[in-house]
Amino acid sequence: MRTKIIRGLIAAVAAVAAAMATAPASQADTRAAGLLLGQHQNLGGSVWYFADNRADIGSAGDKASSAKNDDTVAWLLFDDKNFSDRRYCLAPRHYVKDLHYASWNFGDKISSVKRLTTSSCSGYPTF
Ligand SMILES: [Ca+2]
Repeated sequence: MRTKIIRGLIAAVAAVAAAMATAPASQADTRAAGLLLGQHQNLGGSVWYFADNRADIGSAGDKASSAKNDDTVAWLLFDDKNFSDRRYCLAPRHYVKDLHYASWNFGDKISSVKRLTTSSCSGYPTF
């Protein structure tokens, strides 16, 4: 009886873990390379996709709590519109699960994004 309950729990946890692991990836897989911004931590909630520079990310602006670079080049994330104020560089394949983390305090702040021409974040602050 107890073993059965534990097995059931393990199966449930595994199912949730599988769903969490595949949800953002499957959304990204259907798109070309680009930048993903998540409304919540871990790319939860709405996921906004960017393929090129955006001077004002509009309705997604100031709402992103996670960011993932699914591109082959680096991206710059700016606190203000028109590529201004504080900025952080996100190298290819890098994933910031929580932009609110105190070390960078960048949650609910991103207002513009720029796609660089190289994969390097050299010369820019990184997370
Ligand atoms: Ca902002």
